Amino acid sequence: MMNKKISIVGVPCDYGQQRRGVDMGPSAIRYAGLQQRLTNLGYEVEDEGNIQVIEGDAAAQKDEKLLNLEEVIKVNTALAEKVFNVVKKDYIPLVLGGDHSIAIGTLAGLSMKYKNQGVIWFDAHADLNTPETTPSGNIHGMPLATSIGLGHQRLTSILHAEPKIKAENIVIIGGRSIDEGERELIKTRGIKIYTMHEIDRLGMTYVMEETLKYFKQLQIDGLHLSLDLDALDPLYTPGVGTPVAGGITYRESHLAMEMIQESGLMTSAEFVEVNPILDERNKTADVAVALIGSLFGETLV
Ligand code: 5AB
Ligand code: MN
Ligand code: MN
Ligand code: MN
Repeated sequence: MMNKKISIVGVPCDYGQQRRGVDMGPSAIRYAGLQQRLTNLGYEVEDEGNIQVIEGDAAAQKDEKLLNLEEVIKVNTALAEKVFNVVKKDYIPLVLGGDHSIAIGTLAGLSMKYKNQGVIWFDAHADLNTPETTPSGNIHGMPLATSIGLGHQRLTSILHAEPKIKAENIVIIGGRSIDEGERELIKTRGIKIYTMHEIDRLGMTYVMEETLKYFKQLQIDGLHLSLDLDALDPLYTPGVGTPVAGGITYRESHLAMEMIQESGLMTSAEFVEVNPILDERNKTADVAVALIGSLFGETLV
């Protein structure tokens, strides 16, 4: 029997990158009717409110190698503790970003319960940069590397010093803007990726079947979905900080959510990078809520 209890955790953080406005993502997603959508599906939904983030200018600290490192550590430590509390009381964490640096905290919290967790990462990017390879200094480009134990020691040691996930337990879907250092890690660490090329060539159905089969083979004890709205084509989700043309379509993304739901494997999720300032009439938040609906079991008839 699927767990029917969800805890919503908002993370109004924009310190992982340099464009203002992504800190309003949680409000935009709630405003798009999130809670009602989930209660309509028969879930007991608790809104935990937002993780406290000190308001500041995310673009201010240009001289550091890792931008806003202290703030990112603070937010992610608080988030990790919150997520751990949510899984302890047996609710499904549904985390709303905020920029993608918050996956560091989410995965740290989840790692306290799930020792062999799988991660399905929908993104135009691989988010596998390290302080050595980053072209930008933006920590939202580093959460996957951090979570496998590569990166600034104070980020990799949030909650505990061990890697939060195994590299081979990651599947990236929708990649189309991958940096040189990230390619190297994908190869040397055996990280699975279905780029847009594979999605075009094989179709989303096949890609998701293979992905879910892979997780079953790994005998994962939990599956986390991390969905960066820039995975979709900017046609559908224009309200993101780093849009890349040639992305996943609206229906392909829904199909993927529906197949994750059917698998019964998913134990937590996060939706990130919604930036209402860059959006068109809350379109991107609307898509996020529609995808969350499909992920949690909405059907067309
Ligand atoms: B997102 C880039 N790889 O590291 C970098 O939106 C972009 O969370 C990162 O996927 C994009 O700065 C991070 C060039
Ligand atoms: Mn802000
Ligand atoms: Mn991205
Ligand atoms: Mn991302």
